[in-house]
Amino acid sequence: MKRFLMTFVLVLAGVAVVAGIGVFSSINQEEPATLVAKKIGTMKTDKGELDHYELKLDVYPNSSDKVPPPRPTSALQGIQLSGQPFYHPSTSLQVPANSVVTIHFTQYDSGGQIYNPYFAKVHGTMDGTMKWNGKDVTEIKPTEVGHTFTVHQYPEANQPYLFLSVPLPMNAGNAKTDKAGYPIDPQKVSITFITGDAGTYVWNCEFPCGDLYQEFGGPMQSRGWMAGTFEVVA
Ligand SMILES: [Cu+2]
Repeated sequence: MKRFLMTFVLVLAGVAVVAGIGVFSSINQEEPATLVAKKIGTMKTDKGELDHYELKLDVYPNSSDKVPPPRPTSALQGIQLSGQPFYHPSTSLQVPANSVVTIHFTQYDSGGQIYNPYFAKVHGTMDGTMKWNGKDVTEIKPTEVGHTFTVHQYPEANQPYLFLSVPLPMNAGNAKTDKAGYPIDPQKVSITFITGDAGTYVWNCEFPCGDLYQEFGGPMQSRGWMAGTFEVVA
């Protein structure tokens, strides 16, 4: 009888833990706070003088005391994705319609070979280039990719076409790092493109940056880590 009671108590404790996780998940089910592009001036383009906006995104190989991890949608996801790379401070991005937008990326992760060299090339920017550590380039070596920032539409989208993809170069494995383990001299990439009419798009990283069987799973498909929304608003 004593043993039966003990088992019963353990089962109850298990149920309580699971219920606790459930509550935790539902509290955390919000989206990451949207990062809204800031106006920095105007720019002359073939489409006339347009408002010019700016966004800044950092890419970290993992969280640390210096940079907290993205907020998971469940306790389980938090455990599964701990130590995985992520975009910071948000993966929910918002830019204005019919404007010039510049995104500055600071990339702190290592990297390697990308399976599809198409994603080592720049697509969809104003003049087909990206600025990498001060130089204009149209592509990088497919063997030296850290992550990509690739914006596209939902397959069934009924809105202006938008496709934008840029490779973010890797840092060398022996790059000097700070106390938190991040390279002191990270890779800096800036891209400038023109938005069309309003639309809702998604973006993700096309570099297999998840580990082991998760290479294309885990952080790659997780909002808050290597995927997010890209809203063009009127
Ligand atoms: Cu990635």
